[in-house]
Amino acid sequence: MAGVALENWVERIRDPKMECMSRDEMASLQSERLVKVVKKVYENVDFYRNKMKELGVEPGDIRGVEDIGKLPFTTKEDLRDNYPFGLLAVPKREVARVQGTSGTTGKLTVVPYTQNDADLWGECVARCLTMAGLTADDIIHVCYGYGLFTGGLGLDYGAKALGAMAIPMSSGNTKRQMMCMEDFGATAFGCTPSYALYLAESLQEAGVVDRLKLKAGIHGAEPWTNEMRKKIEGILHINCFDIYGLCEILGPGVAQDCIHHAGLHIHHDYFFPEVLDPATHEPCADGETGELVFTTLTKEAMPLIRYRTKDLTSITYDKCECGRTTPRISKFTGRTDDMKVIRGVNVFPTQVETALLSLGGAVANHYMLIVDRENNLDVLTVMVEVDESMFSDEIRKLDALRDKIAAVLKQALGIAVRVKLVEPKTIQRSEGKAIRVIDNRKL
Ligand code: DLL
Repeated sequence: MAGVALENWVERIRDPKMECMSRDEMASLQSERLVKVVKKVYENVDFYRNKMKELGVEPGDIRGVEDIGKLPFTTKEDLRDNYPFGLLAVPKREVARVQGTSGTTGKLTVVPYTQNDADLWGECVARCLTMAGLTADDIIHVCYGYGLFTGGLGLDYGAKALGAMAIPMSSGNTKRQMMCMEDFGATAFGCTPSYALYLAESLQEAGVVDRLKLKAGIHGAEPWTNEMRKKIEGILHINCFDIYGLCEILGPGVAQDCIHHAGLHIHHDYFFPEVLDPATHEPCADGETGELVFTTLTKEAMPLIRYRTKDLTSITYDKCECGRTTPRISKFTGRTDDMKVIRGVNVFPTQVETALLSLGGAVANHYMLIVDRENNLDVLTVMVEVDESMFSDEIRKLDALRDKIAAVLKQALGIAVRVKLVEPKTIQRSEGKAIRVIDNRKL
């Protein structure tokens, strides 16, 4: 088996002072930082000054985190309306780099960083890599895309801050990824979970898994389930971790789970989290699902106040078994805009993933949801890849499997589903974020 013994590398904490601070001490640090950042944006960003004036709020009204509810929200649309540098809080000459998302519709979201912001990013990712048991001795194969997308550079900065070796592969060319992973002796790799599964299966098919030195996978940028984590871990004999982030706030490194996989630890000395009811904007109780909202506490180039991520999760402040006291968010069920309302029922692709993986056996977990409208009725078809052998077996067996999947999905989603079984590799593989839903309805 590849990797080293678990007890030799888990549960290391990079910054115990911050990651294990008491809740009161942290609230006082956050409050001090919040007061400063509010003053900064009020003085330097027209958008925030105008919004605060509209609400009748002065910087002096914000004395600590208990006053956060008085502040205005920021949305992705606000970033687009102020494209590219309208929310900049420092002179342009202090900007060291920009990152962003390609945004499938409309304008790019552009996020400027000062050098201190870039250093903070590296530090946050280094905390995550440490959480995954990695040290300066590790070799980190990065197959997230490099460029405006934050995945590649984020992991690279993290490896640098940790003192580890980064292999900047970027995405694509699976054969070359496999060769370099083996030849360079990578001990960890980072990419989206959907690509990780594809890469893991390709390594298994090539019969090279036992020659690898991998021990950890750092995966994020899209929702995935624990079942999928276990599948990748099982193929590669490694531990996989769920890293979260978004370019508006930082890129990867805002939060990650530890070896206990009991939620993702937020670096809340830098990003103040709230979980709010998306409709009423009232805070959700601990453990209740709502929209995650962040205020950056120390960012310089483009601090954001109460940024609505549209990501759905719940939060807990209980101390984790690993010793960290940082709040933990539950694995994401999806985004408010990922969710499909089909015949009045809320459906998330991750629900389908959990249901399919519970079946095991011939069912692979490459799937896609297709939503159509027929005679004014929504129809959900789930395309599922199944083992090749199923197609050479009697047709009866294939029908039975289709019925079984339909029944499990109906139970999980609460609506009837058409199931289309397809051969392995029919559904297009993604090197970046997987496309899980095609909605053909003209809504
Ligand atoms: O996806 C940053 C990133 C890169 C995170 C690499 C992790 C690893 P954006 O392109 O701005 O940034 O997309 C951000 O992706 O609001 C979530 O909806 C989703 N997302 C990111 N990480 C996770 C995760 C990067 N671990 C959007 N689980 C976010 C679920 C995730 N969704």
